[in-house]
Amino acid sequence: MTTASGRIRALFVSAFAASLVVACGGGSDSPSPAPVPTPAPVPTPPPPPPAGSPTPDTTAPTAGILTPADLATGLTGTVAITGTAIDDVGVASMEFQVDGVTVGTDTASPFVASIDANAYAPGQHVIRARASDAAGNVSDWKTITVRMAGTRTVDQAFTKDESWVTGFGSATAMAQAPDGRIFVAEQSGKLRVIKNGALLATPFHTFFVDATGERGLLGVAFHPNFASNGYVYVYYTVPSATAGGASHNRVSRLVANGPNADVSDGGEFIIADLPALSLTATNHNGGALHFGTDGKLYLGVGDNASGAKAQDLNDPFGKLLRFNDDGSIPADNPFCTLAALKCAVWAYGLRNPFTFAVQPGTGKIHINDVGQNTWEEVNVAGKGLNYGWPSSEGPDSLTSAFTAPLFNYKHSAVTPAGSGPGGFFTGIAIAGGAFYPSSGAFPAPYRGNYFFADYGSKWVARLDPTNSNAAYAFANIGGSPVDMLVGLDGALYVLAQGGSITRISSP
Ligand SMILES: [Ca+2]
Ligand SMILES: [Ca+2]
Repeated sequence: MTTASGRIRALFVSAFAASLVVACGGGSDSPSPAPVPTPAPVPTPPPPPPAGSPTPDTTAPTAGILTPADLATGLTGTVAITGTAIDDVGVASMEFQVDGVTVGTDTASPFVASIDANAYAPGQHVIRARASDAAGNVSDWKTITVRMAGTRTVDQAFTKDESWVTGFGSATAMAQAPDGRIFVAEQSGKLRVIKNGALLATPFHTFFVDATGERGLLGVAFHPNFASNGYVYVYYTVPSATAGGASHNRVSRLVANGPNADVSDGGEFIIADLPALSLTATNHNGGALHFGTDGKLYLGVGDNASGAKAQDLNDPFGKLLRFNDDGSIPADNPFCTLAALKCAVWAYGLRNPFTFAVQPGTGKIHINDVGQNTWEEVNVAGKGLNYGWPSSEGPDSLTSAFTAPLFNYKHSAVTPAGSGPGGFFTGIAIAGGAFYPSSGAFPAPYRGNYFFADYGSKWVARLDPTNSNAAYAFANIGGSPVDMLVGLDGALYVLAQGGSITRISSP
């Protein structure tokens, strides 16, 4: 999808084709006879141009990229981007970009910009070129997708600390309080607290959970007014009260034991108890929990390995649910006609929305849906939307009833590598999403981007909304990412399941 814009049909055989004279047909339309006798006023023709004056140039050039080749791989060190362009009068300059950032403008043919491929995280990047003529007409962008192969593990101008905080048990999710503390959910049921960069020994709260398979303490979120009400929301798997019985997932609300206390007051208010889980399938619980900018509590719930439930609006599995902060159902939810948990459905057709993210300011929500055999998805949340699972995965088998992903990438490489939706990205399970705000310490081209990670391939990538959501590699992580957030300090934090948080800051 990253190469979709501005494909041009022409073949360019020379970088020097400076002056392609186009013979313009003259002629004007013959006036039709007027249907009424009154003669129509005869338009006054424009005065002819003075003898010898040039015809204004209103035709834009067309641009191409000669090197590197589209889908080139293994780019390291100094790489020359060579452009070519043709114009009816003459090409004045060519501009070159990498990942939406201008890296050179050349006013003399041959048009070239030199870049250092080692400055970029290894993986997919997008090169663009466009041409201008002397009259200011600008061509469409010509876009190619390449794979860089330097040894950096994060884009230049960033610092990555993979041991910012370590020492968790199997970690699943994290959230940051307005006071800067970061709470980390451990699958075993402990909700841990990081304060001033140090992991506190005493958990905020310890839940009695079923932690088999993908079950356990899976989500944490702070109430928007946490600073005054001390509310913390969690999502976890409650074991059966009877041996051999079914577990179920629950959303609960805790209260800090006093303002900014590092432990809860010990109480627990149940927001929602979801239906019984499978006696055998312990996977696809979802788990992400966030407040939207509308003040509503959103929850991603997996299909518990029963795909049909994702399409059953009477079942909360395979859905994005939406609650008020007290567990009641908002009156404007889309399917609010029957039982309470049906009323909680906001969007459906999801397999395992283990992570999602809310964009600051706009409130836009991106749902990461973990795929089955072929595709990992980023979906844009919307009231009542159906993302197609289990009939559709990624861009496959879409119908008019389904909302296509914003971005998807495959589990295995295609031939040729990098071609088709998802480009060079491959992975196993999308896990971790965070919007960078419109301001902050990251360089401007990174602000407003959507960052996402893959659990299996251990990379962090980003979608660039100002360039048609083109996807660029950003960083590699040693551990397996399960969650991400942008901190109050403007750094990107990546939680790895093995028990560490990576901090990526700029510079
Ligand atoms: Ca022109
Ligand atoms: Ca889908």
